Amino acid sequence: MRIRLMITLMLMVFLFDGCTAPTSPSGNEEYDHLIVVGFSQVGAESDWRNANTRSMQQALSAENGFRLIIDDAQQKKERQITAIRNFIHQGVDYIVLAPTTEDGWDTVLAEAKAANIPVIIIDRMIDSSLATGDAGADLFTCWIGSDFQRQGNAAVQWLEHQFKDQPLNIVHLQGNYGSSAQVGRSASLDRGLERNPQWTLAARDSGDFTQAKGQELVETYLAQGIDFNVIFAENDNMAYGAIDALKNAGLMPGKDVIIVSFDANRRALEMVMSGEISYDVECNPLHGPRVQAVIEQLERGETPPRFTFVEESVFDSANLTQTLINDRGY
Ligand code: GYE
Repeated sequence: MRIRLMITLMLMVFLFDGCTAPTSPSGNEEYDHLIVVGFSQVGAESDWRNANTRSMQQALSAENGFRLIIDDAQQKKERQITAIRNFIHQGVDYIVLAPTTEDGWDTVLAEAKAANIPVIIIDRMIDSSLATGDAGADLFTCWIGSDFQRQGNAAVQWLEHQFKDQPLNIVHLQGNYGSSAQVGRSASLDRGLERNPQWTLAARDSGDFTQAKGQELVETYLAQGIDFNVIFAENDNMAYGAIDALKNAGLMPGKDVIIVSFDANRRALEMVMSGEISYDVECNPLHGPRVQAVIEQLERGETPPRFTFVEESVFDSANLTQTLINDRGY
């Protein structure tokens, strides 16, 4: 009898518990007043990327009224597509996408649109026909990032100005193929090569924006006996790897081989100061507060600008100061 009573009581507790409607839609009251943002991040391939992730975490914090869900795609587009589908399924309020490459987003972004979730694209761009053409032009709400061709042009013009008509044998370390950062920066160097017949492309390959691959590529070129006096590294981490490879081979970066690079992280600026990197084009990763501002505008019913190009600078030994390096946030 007693056992039966106990079982009945237990059953009642179980049923009562199971049937109680949660007091909040998410079942977690702590989060209910927060704006939920799903952020599909490329990966953690570079200092730039890590600074970008930190910036998003700092700006889209609970104190600022956000719940940020970050998915690290480990540089794989397929993982980003899955992440976006998961965000749609979870019913997030906003999706932020930093796309690995430009192509392949139409289907999944149409799904986000069908679910009425605004998409904010940061850093790299998606396929330009989606960005500007009629079909699919409204697959994202807005984009915030850099003008990568302008960055590339700055580096090429510096080489032209610095070395006038001297012959240059250039090693070109490229980012992951198909990413706007690679496409834009590479296009600028291609035009520079066309314009300057005294320049040769000694070797070119993708180092995927990572230090390890940058080092590996330069080690390979040195082992093959390829002759070069310039390295055009499409980001700082590949430049760090290249510098290690040169030093290990007894060469002096900045003297035997001129290095131009992109991002201008603090560590790279220190190398500009010491002369190992000759020219560094800034690429600003601090998109967190920009995304925060855009979401707040949308929440107020305002229309943020569709495209925001971030202002950026360039650094060489002529304009760099220690104070500038110390003040660098990343
Ligand atoms: O230059 C590189 C990163 O897309 C601007 O990606 C970004 C690039 C950046 O891995 O360091």
